[in-house]
Amino acid sequence: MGLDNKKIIHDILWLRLAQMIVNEEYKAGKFKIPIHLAFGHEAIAVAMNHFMEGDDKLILSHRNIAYNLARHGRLKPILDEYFLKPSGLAEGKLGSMNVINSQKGIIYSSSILGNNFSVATGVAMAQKILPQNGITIVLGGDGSIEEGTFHESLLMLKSLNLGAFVIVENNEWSMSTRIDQRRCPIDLEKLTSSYNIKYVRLEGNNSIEYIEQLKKLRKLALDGMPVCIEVMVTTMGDWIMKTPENPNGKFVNYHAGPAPTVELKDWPLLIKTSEEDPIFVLNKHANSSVLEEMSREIRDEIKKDIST
Ligand SMILES: Cc1ncc(C[n+]2csc(CCOP(=O)(O)OP(=O)(O)O)c2C)c(N)n1
Ligand SMILES: [Mg+2]
Repeated sequence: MGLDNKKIIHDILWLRLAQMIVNEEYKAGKFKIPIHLAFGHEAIAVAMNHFMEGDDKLILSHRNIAYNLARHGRLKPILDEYFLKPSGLAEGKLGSMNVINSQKGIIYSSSILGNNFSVATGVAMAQKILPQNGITIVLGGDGSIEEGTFHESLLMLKSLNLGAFVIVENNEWSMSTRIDQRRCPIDLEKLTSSYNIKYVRLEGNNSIEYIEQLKKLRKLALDGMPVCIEVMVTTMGDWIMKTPENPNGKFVNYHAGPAPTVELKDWPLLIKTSEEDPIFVLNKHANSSVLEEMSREIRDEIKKDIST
């Protein structure tokens, strides 16, 4: 295992554990604000953190926890922000859906669906005019691409030759509806090809592969080509709601709030035993005992951090 790979594996385990700790506080009813957890988004979030360099800017949505944690590397300031404490990352003023961290290039996060695409287009334009040594990266979900701003931003990015990564985390859900319940399918590859925008699909939750792919795309963006990257994710934390009318239960996907079926354990940190879970994919890079030992060390590290 190379040094970088070890760090990537560490960061994925750390991000899972950090989110599990947030979830435990959430289950105990300790937050006054809604938080959108992102179990299952760890591989792309960690890949993005390892990919970013120079003046790169990252512009996020309501589901920003994985990226904010991965970029920051410490749980305590973000946890305190969720508690709205003065010791929080933004002095307790931003809560969860709008958390930013400008020192780490996260300059905007929006709770208004799709609004961040327009802001990112402006940022990409500023980076070109200044000029800056970096690219603009904006995140949205499969629901956000239903907003007009997504389409207008693609049009403007391409028309003005603004290199940017437009990342679409496709988890098939927008709040409580699946794509096939709410709209016609959108073939992003065809849609972006009609604008002559580069399209790449990432799936399989292999962070190491994702970083390699992202690195190959940097030059294109620096040369003024917008790149649409569709990442297939499963947002985990779903549960079955049983009622007297429906004793067999109804599937409830995870959108926000505590994830009742996810429990903090020392090991294993798996939520699913398939490639939908980035922790499961780590078995390709390290054996279980190495992962377990790393995970226990990380748990101690985080405990120490949050007890200060
Ligand atoms: C302009 C606007 N319309 C609606 C909402 C309510 N809303 C919040 S999250 C969400 C669904 C987002 O789905 P997606 O972009 O796929 O992200 P996911 O939650 O699946 O990660 C909606 C409709 C909003 N925040 N802003
Ligand atoms: Mg979605």
